[in-house]
Amino acid sequence: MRIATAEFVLGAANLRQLPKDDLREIAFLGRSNVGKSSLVNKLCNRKALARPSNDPGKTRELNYFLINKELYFVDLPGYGYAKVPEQIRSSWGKLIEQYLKSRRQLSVVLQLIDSRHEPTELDMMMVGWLDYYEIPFIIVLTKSDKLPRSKMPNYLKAARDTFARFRYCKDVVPFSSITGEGRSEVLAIIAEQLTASTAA
Ligand SMILES: Nc1nc2c(ncn2[C@@H]2O[C@H](COP(=O)(O)OP(=O)(O)OP(=O)(O)O)[C@@H](O)[C@H]2O)c(=O)[nH]1
Ligand SMILES: [Mg+2]
Repeated sequence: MRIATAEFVLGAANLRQLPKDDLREIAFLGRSNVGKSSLVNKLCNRKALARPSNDPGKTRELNYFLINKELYFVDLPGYGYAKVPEQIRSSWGKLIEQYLKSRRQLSVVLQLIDSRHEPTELDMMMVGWLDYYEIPFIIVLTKSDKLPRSKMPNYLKAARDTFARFRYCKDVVPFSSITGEGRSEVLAIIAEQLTASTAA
């Protein structure tokens, strides 16, 4: 997939504010600070389309980006940020959950996991949940530039083993928004999933 145009469309704080058209959607899911906005930017080759933050937990809305005037990238609020009050955290959780469960246009979810750490309990919960609701997803192992090169092969194998048991996990890809590693792979897998969801 080649991205020719990308523009911010809207930030939705609830499901009623979501676009009313039928364009297909690719959602970016992961804990706060894992690199969702940076991934959106890198895929689009834009520095500040989605605002990457040094302020974890800042993305509180579902941010919609229109890609090639034919589909949306949806940057979801990050989960698991401890400093956010419990009440707000649970309302974001519900928003994300309702979106994932009810959005018919959703073609594939990019589930981001920080490659410097083991998947968190919440990460594994989200993955189990995506699988249960039969939503195709791709595991993107972010910040791969921070992992020593020599450790990557074993790390990647372990991650593939961990996610192999999930039927709806379509691939596991290391990615760095700094070096661009994984960019073309992620775009290719998105294109594949879009074709698959058209056929379905
Ligand atoms: N070294 C390195 N740093 C990264 C990479 N991707 C993101 N970062 C840094 O990690 C921090 C968080 O990145 P964001 O893209 O804002 O993360 P996010 O998941 O959108 O965060 P929230 O919107 O708060 O949920 C920023 O300081 C980024 O510069 C990467 O591939 N490599
Ligand atoms: Mg963000």
